[in-house]
Amino acid sequence: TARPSDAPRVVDPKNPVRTSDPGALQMLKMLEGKNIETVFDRVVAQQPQCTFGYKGVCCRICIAGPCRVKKEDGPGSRGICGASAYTIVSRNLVRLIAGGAASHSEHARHVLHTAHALVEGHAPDYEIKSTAKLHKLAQRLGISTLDREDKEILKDVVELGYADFGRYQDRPLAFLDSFMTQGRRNKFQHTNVMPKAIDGTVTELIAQTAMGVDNDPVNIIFGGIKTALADLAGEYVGTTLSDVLFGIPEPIVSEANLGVIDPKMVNIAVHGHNPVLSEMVVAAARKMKAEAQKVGAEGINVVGICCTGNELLMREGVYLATSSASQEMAIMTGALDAMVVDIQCIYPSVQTAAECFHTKIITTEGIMKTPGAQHLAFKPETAMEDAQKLVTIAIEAYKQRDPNKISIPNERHKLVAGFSIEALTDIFSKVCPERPISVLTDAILSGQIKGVALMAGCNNLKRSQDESHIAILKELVKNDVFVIATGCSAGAFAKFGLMSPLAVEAYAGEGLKSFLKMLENANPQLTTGLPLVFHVGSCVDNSRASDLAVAMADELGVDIPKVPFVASAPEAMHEKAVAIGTWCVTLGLPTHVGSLPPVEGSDLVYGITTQIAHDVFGGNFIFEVDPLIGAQKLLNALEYRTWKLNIHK
Ligand code: XCC
Ligand code: SF4
Repeated sequence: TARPSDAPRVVDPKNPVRTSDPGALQMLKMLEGKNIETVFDRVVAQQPQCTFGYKGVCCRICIAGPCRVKKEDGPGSRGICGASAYTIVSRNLVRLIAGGAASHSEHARHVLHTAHALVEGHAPDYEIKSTAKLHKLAQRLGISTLDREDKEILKDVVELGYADFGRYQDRPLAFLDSFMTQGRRNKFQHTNVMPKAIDGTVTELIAQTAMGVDNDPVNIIFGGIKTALADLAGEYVGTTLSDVLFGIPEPIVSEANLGVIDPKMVNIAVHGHNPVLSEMVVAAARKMKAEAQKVGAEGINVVGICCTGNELLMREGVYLATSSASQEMAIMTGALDAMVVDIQCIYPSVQTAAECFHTKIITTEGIMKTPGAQHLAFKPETAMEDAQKLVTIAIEAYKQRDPNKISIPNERHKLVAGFSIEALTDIFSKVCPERPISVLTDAILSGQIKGVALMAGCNNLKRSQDESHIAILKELVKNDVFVIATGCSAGAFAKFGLMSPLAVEAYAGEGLKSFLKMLENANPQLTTGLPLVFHVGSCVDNSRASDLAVAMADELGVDIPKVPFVASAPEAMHEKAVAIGTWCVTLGLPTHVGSLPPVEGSDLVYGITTQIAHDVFGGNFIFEVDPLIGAQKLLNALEYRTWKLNIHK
């Protein structure tokens, strides 16, 4: 059967430019003849990529290997131990999910630890910023809020969170179960994929896929699904507690792309994922303006990269400098004084790039160090002190700037972000206070809008950076889809100026335009206007998308597989994206992926993810590398669901 494959050569030698981001393109032009290496050079150097790895039929799980599936039958069709292609492909696939779940939950554990330190009185620089979120969360989790101090309530929440992480419970995970529809709860129980501990499930999956254990691909994939749900639980811990500590995002104006780096300021990029550190850097920078002025700068400009950038953009309106694939470019402007990193999606090459400039790279977490970079162990207990040290390093570095090396693309775009589900619900409630979500579902049933799409995920240079994100978004909004976005997908829209109210006129279809206008008219207090695409946060905040799907299902009186809601990760790269995509399918969402995971080496595994998943969970993967065909498939899925809802009304 013909499959959408971009293997083995993914880079067209005639067109080696692997980005469409206008800021990055300008930067590449400025770098011409300068002999500076970037990710765009390295992806070309990797071609052609190994076909065995690409298809998922290379096994390195034990050191008798590596084994490759070389033939259709006979001894060469199996690994040394006898593992078939379907075993090898499914094991490799679910181990990606384990990596993703481990990453998200590591991030969440850090937030949980900070909340714990706060409750115990050891983290004086943090506070409960949102009592409203704390109470809402406690009620969800079945924790009493009556006549209790906030800290007491938070203590119980934290204990439940730790319990979810730790040992196997005799109950489903609180941070998953309490956010689901009844239909999903039942489904997860009946199919035996309800995880009973976040850490335990990840460990179990590694054990399940070790040499000589599970070789039934269906059982292995169900193990992967269970782990993807543990990933979602971790994301719920991360998002909800970050909202408690740092506030629920509300509509906020900001700007994006490399032009936000300001030559007159001390520029600090915060890069990675965790708001626990970066929120403090922002607070410290606000306090230390005078110090920056002493060295001749006008002030301190904190800018974000990747999901740390998204976290700060959502809550503080911090500028987004760039997203994943162009992270090195921020350094190459020559005006970035420090890059403070925490965890995940940080290219090891940032230090190499920084060595050509004056930029200081500072790692902050025990599990993330990089040779040549400075390490400052960040602790919630001494957060402000640590953050001030980080800002001081940047101020000192500012003095070393070489004016001859400064070249900043003049690309920057206004945007509106900050659309937590609470913020969206609030906007809908001005139209219908009793049943806010019905504003969205009624518009879908009436045909004014065509459904909801979550656009998520990374950059993957198997595609030209951002090209697929942009192409799919334009196609969806033209066809009146209400689009929410997270992660580097949201970053792409922000950088291209598509997350602005101005883009609505240019790109939205008539139905979407009239829907947004109606919302704006009902919300005169909203001075920011409404954007073409709604930023709901970082990748961990895909839990907010889950919240919206659940709310829509409850409003419509159906389960999620019937809701006109789809997901797309046009340029998925990280293991975390595989985990997210898998739980999207398990929740019942048609989920498009534009950069193929290594599944093509087994027809069986390919069929399970694209078809059988649909029979069991009501969602399925749509692997499609052509963005326009991908968009069409998403539109078809939305149309089918809406049609079915309308005939059953
Ligand atoms: Fe992917 Fe998450 Fe990383 Fe960006 S930052 S590359 S995971 S989209 Ni979250
Ligand atoms: Fe080869 Fe089996 Fe070892 Fe994998 S587990 S490397 S297929 S012997």
